[in-house]
Amino acid sequence: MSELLVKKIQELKRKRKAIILAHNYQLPEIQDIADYIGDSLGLSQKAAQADAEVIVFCGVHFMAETASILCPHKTVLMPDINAGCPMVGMVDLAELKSTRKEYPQSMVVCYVNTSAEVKAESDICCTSANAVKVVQSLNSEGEIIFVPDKYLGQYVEGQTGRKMVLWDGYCPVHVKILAEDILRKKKKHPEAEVIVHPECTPEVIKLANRVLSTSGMCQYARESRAKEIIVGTETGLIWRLQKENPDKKFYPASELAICPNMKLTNLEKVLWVLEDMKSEVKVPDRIRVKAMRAVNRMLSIGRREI
Ligand code: CIZ
Ligand code: SF4
Repeated sequence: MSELLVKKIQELKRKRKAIILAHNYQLPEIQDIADYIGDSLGLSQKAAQADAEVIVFCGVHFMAETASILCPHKTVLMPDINAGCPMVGMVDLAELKSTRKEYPQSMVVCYVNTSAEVKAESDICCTSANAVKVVQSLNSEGEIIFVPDKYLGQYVEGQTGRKMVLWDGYCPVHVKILAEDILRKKKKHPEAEVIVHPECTPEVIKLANRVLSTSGMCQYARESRAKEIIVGTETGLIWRLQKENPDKKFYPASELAICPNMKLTNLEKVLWVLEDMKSEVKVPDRIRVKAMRAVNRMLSIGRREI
């Protein structure tokens, strides 16, 4: 059944001049048919470079928006338009504007996990891969307002020594990973190294050998001498890590760290979206141009850190 589905997807993909991009947290069946797998920014950059008219973005809404910001002339489709990221809803635009007024000298750094409207209100964007570098690049005397992930924000504060005005946002999936989980897994696999995502709580981060974005985790898995690695992020990444490094063993820090929104996309929905060409994500120019400024400013900070 799924072989037939995959065949139909491949045929239609050629007909529509489409490429399929999949985030590192997508289901294995989606990762296996994707032209590229990666993090939100890496995928948006692939979308911009690709010689394709249609981008089927298998991820969550803010990621497809970022692709649309960077390549407005391509059709960006989501197989399930309801796949959102709850963290995005944790910044209220009016509140951000009023906080800006409270700190007139401030600069706003927005995590990529924000809406296009919030990006348009920000000075610079960042991802979990380059957040430390982005904050280090700001030499203004004023406050830095960091939205919306307080745990990523705290981690960046620790790395840069710069105090920031933090928002009260967080990822509901990464907070499910507890310090007890890490300790339990370390006991079970005493030789294993621990890598965790900066969206994890400070208690979890304290127990890690390395704090890395998903793209950083993929590189680390390739280059590290460790044969066993405990992975503190959404469990979907394990599939890719295991496939790319068959001689190593990867253990999820917590089996509960599953993002339900990331799992909304399946093969059937990819086929439907290629058939219907509906559920397009498009950012209106009025917002796009301002949002792109924040994204481009991030991209201009040297080579993109993994
Ligand atoms: O930027 C992304 O794709 C996210 C949400 C996580 C990561 O570390 O890759
Ligand atoms: Fe959002 Fe967390 Fe899901 Fe990523 S894993 S899309 S940050 S809820």
